[in-house]
Amino acid sequence: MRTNLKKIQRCPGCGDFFILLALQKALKNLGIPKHKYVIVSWIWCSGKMPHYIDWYAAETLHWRILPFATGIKLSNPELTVIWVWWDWDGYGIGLSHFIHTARRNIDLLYIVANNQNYGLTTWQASPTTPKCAKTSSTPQGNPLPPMDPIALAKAAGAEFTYRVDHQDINKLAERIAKGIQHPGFAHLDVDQACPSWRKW
Ligand SMILES: Cc1ncc(C[n+]2csc(CCOP(=O)(O)OP(=O)(O)O)c2C)c(N)n1
Ligand code: SF4
Ligand SMILES: [Mg+2]
Repeated sequence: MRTNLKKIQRCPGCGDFFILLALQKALKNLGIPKHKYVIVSWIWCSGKMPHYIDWYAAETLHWRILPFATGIKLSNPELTVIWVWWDWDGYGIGLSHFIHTARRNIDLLYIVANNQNYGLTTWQASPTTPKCAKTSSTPQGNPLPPMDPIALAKAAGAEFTYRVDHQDINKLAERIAKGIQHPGFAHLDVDQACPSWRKW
């Protein structure tokens, strides 16, 4: 943990903490030294990932994280680059980057903390909100079916793409470790609890 951490900026029970633990576990199990990996992220609930742990991280422009992460990897291919994103930013506004990174097979691990809503801005429907789910932007129920990020990743050429439950930290850590070791683009869609808003 960062010793200068003043405040926890997430709700109690947030699934993002599980992802954080699994990520730490995977990096420890693989024995990757601190100077050999970087976490690339931005704000939003899940984007606070770099705030808690004393690791090298870059916080960059949201929905433009990918060009930044790609640049890091191309300029320093020895570095393990882990890119943490979230369902609106990753599958909505930044979707084209997801498709083209998979297509280019850039050697990154792309973790999406998929809480099926806009957590930070209080419970709007995201591209992965289930059909009929009530949210603050769909008070009568979401009229749209959710997108399928795994099918999309495969269609874009991704060989390593899995949906994982956030609660099984060991399994998630295993998948994260395999994703890091995969020689090319690796994608994990993490089904993440959002106790404050996701009631479905
Ligand atoms: C271009 C633009 N539009 C809208 C916003 C407002 N905004 C901030 S966070 C957010 C939603 C975040 O949802 P998600 O990516 O799923 O992350 P979560 O908070 O659920 O982890 C939105 C719409 C913004 N910052 N920039
Ligand atoms: S709103 Fe949801 S995703 Fe955001 S910190 Fe709270 S529980 Fe976590
Ligand atoms: Mg979200």
